[in-house]
Amino acid sequence: MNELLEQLAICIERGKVNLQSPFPVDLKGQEGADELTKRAIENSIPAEVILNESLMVGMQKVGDKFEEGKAFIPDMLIAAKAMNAAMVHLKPFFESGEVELKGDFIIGTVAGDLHDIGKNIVRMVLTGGGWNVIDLGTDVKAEKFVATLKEYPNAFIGMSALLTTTMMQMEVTTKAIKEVSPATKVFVGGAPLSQEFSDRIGADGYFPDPNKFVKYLSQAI
Ligand code: B1M
Repeated sequence: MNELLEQLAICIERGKVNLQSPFPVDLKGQEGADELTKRAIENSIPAEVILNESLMVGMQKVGDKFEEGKAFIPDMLIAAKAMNAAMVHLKPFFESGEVELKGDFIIGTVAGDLHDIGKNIVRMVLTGGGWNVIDLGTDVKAEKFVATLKEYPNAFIGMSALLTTTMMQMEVTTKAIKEVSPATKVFVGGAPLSQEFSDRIGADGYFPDPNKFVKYLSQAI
């Protein structure tokens, strides 16, 4: 991996937000996710490469450490803060796209789940792809998706879940949506999911990669 991207991945993993941040103590006075992302862009590294080959790598590492009992909730929180500082710089690249509106897209993280970094990336890529995105945020109950669909009856729906426990909410929500509007297309994404899971709950597709998802949607309309 490019040395700059490697350094940036460490900043995400360790939760080094920017030059000013005093944590972690051994990285005090060094540049953080903020400055290194800016520099990666100045070095013409594509936004997608920065995301997939650096930021996601750092996030995966802190997640693995959490699973092994070597990192704790505050470590994941500060890693998320560093990730958000980096995403500020990538946002314009993901959002600058087609101007002509393709349609409405309702997105949210399912009930009981507070993870929103992945969902926010999907939102940015959809916006860049010309979709009017209605972002319901996190911890979104089935009723809220259904009520919003009534306001935007032709919308596509996307749900995100990061926990094996909240994945099951996708089934509840998909059923509730299909009951009131069988033709509405419902898509799912998030690290613990699979196409097999999507098929099982009656959703219309699982997409791990936001860019491929947006390309698919453009062809589907
Ligand atoms: Co959480 N957490 N967390 N966490 N957290 C995971 C998910 C975990 C895998 C860590 C681990 O143990 N290795 C684990 C889940 C284990 C499991 O379910 N089997 C876990 C746990 C256990 C928990 C808590 C339960 C911990 C606790 O309290 N004991 C708790 C739950 C809180 C809740 O939601 N109710 C919790 C809390 C948190 C924080 C709040 C501290 C923080 C979230 C901050 C935030 O989101 N604002 C956090 C974080 C940061 C993580 C990890 C480290 C990183 C997640 C992330 O942002 N990834 C994570 C470990 C990991 O993922 N390796 C972990 C980067 C993001 C860009 O990827 O979301 O997959 P992702 O999105 C991708 C694709 O999946 C796709 O596009 C994105 C870009 O490529 N995509 C879609 C996502 N949604 C899509 C929707 C679509 C299409 C594509 O629609 C069609």
